[in-house]
Amino acid sequence: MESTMSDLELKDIQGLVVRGYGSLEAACYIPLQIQDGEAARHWLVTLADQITNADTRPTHTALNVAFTHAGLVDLGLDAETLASFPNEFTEGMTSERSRRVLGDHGENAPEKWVWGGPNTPPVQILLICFAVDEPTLETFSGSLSRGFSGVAQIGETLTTILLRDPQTGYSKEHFGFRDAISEPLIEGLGKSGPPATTVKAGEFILGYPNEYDLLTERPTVRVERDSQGLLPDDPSESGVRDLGRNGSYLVFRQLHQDVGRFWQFLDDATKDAVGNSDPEAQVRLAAKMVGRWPSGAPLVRAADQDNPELGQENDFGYHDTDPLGRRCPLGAHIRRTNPRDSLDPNLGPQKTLAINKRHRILRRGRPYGDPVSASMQIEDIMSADKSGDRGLHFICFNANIGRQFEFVQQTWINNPKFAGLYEDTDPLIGDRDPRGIMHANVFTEQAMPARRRVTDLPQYVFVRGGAYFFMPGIRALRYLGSLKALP
Ligand code: N7H
Repeated sequence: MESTMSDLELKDIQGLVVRGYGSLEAACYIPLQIQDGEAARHWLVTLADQITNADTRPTHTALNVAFTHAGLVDLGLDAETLASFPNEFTEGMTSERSRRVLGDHGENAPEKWVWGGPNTPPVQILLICFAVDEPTLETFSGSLSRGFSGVAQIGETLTTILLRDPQTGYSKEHFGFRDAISEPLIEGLGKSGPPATTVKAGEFILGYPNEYDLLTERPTVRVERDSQGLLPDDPSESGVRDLGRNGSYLVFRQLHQDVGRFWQFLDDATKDAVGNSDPEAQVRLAAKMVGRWPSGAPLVRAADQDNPELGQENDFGYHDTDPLGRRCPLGAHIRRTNPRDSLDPNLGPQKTLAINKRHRILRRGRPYGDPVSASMQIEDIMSADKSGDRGLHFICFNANIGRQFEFVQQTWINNPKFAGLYEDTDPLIGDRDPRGIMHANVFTEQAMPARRRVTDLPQYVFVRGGAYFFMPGIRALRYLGSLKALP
C-alpha cells in the first residue's frame, strides 16, 4: 500500500477542482499558444500569484489554468518527465486510439472541430476565468489579456451562459432539463453526504489515496531537475519529486446541442395514430431518455409524472427499487453515466457500488449560446424558434482519464450492449453508429407486458472541439514557470 497522507492541501489545489464557483455567474475559457518559452515561463510565475486556490471562496472573480501535452513540451519540460504522464494525456483527444474509444468519427470527427482538431492550431494553455457578472468578466479577462507575455490567444474565447429556471433559480441545460444535481462528494472536503456518493479524493486529485487505496499514477521529476526544491517529494519512490500532487486532469468537450432536432424527434416518435402531436408524451419520452424529469426528479422515485419536490433528490440506487429498469430505463443517460448500485446484479449492490466509484467524474462544465426560450420552461422550448448555435462546454475532472472519463464514454455511453441491451447507445449523446460498423439508434423502455422500443434516433449532440488538459497544483505551476530552456 502506498501513502495514506490524505489531508487535502487546499491552498495548493486549483479551486475549480473542488467547486464549480456557482455564485460566479459569468465564465469564459481562453485558449492560448506559447510563442516564446522564456517569456511564457516568466508570465506563468506572475500568473501563479493570481490563481484561485481551493481554500478560498471567491465572490468577485476566479482564475484557473491548465495545459495540454503540447503546452508542457513548449514550456520546456524534459523528455523523461513528459514520459511520466499517462498515455491518454500524452496522445491527446484526437489520436487514433482516443477517436476509437470516444466514438469521434463521422459528424464528430476531429477534422470537423472548430478547435482542438488537426485543422486548427493546437491549444497549449487554457485560462479559465469566472466573475460575478458579465461586465466584471469582460474587465477581468481584458486585463489578463493585456498582461500576456510569450503567449497569444488562438481562436475565439469560449463563452458561457447561465441557464436558470427563473421560477426556481436552478441550473438548466438547453434541452430544458435541470442539470448539475448529481456530483460525487470528495472525501475529506468537509461536506458530508450519502456514503454511496462520497468518493476518495485520489479519484480526482493526484497525490491522495484513490478507491483502490493507492496513489493514482502521476508525473514525477528527478530531484536534480528541481534544484529550487519547489515540488514535494514523491511519497512512494525515493529520488523523485511529485509533479502531479494536487493536480488533476481536465477533459474538455465542446458539445453542440441541436435542440430543434431533439424535440422534433420526440414529436415524431410520440404522434398518435392520426398524426396529432402529444406534448405530454414527448416530455415523458424525453424524461425516460434522461432518467430525470425536467424538474430534476429521478424516474426511479417518480416513475409516472414529474414531481418538482424531488428535483434535488440524489440519494437513490436502482438495485432494490428498479432492477429491471421499469421505472428508469436501463439505458437512460443518468443510469449509464452512473449506474450506482446496479452495475452488475450478480455482485450485489455493495460490491457494485465499490466498483462504480472507480469510474466517477466531477462535472464542471457550463452551457454556451442563447437559450431557445429565456423562460427555460419545456412548453416554451418546444414551441420556440430553435435556430442558432448552442450547447454545453462539457468539462470534467478525473485522476485517470482512461479509467474514468474514457471508460464512461466507451463502456457505458457508447456501448450498444450496456446492461444487456442490444442496439442502444446513450439516447442523448451516444454514438449512433459505433465505429461505423453497426447501427445503435434504438432506445428501449423496459415495461410490462412488453418492452417499448423507439427506433431511428437521430444525432442531436455533436462534438465541436476538445482536448485533454493537466491542471497542476500551484507549486507545480511555479515549477513549470521556473524551467530553464532546454539546451
Ligand atoms: Fe450528462 N442532459 O441535458 O440531459 N446529464 N449530459 N453527460 N451526465 C446529466 O444528474 C446532458 C454528458 C453525466 O450521477 C443530467 O446532475 C447533456 C457527458 C453524469 O446520476 C442531465 C449532455 C458525460 C451525470 C444531463 C451531457 C455526462 C449526468 C441530470 C451533452 C460524460 C450524473 C442532472 C450535451 C462523459 C449521473 C444531474 C448521476 C447527468 C444532460 C453530456 C455524464 C439533464 C445535454 C459527455 C456522470
